[in-house]
Amino acid sequence: MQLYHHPYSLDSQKVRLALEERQIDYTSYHINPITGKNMDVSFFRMNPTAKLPVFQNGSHIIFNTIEIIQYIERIAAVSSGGENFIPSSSEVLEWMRKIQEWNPKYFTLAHVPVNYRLFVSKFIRRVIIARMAEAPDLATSYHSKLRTAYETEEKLRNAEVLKRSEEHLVKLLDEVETKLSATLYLAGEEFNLADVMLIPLLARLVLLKLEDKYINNRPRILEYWHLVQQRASYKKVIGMYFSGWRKQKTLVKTWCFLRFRSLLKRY
Ligand SMILES: N[C@@H](CCC(=O)N[C@@H](CS)C(=O)NCC(=O)O)C(=O)O
Repeated sequence: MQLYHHPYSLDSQKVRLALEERQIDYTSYHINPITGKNMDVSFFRMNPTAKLPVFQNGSHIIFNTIEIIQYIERIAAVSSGGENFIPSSSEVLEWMRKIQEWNPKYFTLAHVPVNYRLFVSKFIRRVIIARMAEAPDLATSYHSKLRTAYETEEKLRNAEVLKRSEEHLVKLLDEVETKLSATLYLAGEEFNLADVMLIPLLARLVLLKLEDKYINNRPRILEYWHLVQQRASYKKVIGMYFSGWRKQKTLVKTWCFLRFRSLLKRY
């Protein structure tokens, strides 16, 4: 089994948490979307949306995050010898869908300093154009990515888009806060897939230094956040990349790559 992912990608984190929690072995391929690696012809041919994560088991390829996680659950059940596989409850599934409905894209980009954001966006557009020249048969799909890149810039100038994304997030966090005052974990007393979906979202808010605004003022979420950070899966998937000096290292490495390639005009 192969997973194409990146430590920065929120959906990749969800899938990796599921893999770690269920102790499933897989071959890991890092594809950094900030350096435009997801536009490389070989990857793009398999996945013309260029989105992460992608999960592959033989000829079976899955692109949808929730479907990947449910597939992992089934593999875990089979490999533990349990014929009586119990699918996640409807409550767990409902939380998974609810969390997945919030798209972190505009919210995240809006909290990145404008000059960094524009630099990365320009770099990625150049990468797309360079890859298009390498694989003209994929031009339609590359054009579509180029269009999305311009549309994203457009949307980020529209205050209404950001307002809606923030309102959606606040509504979700308020529901989570209410739920956590009744149960230890999001969908009951046991850690499950609903938590796997929620943890990366909280980690994203912390990465953007927004914990005072969204986490610290919600006591149940704050308590929960401390609890889940103790898990080995959290430490391996998120903590390892985004705590202390490692966070700087992770970010600086990507930044240097971009500056260097731009300087050499190598995309
Ligand atoms: N395939 C996912 C969505 C994945 C997604 O939006 N991935 C983001 C990172 S978390 C991405 O790869 N963005 C890069 C791009 O759009 O070029 C799903 O539908 O569940």
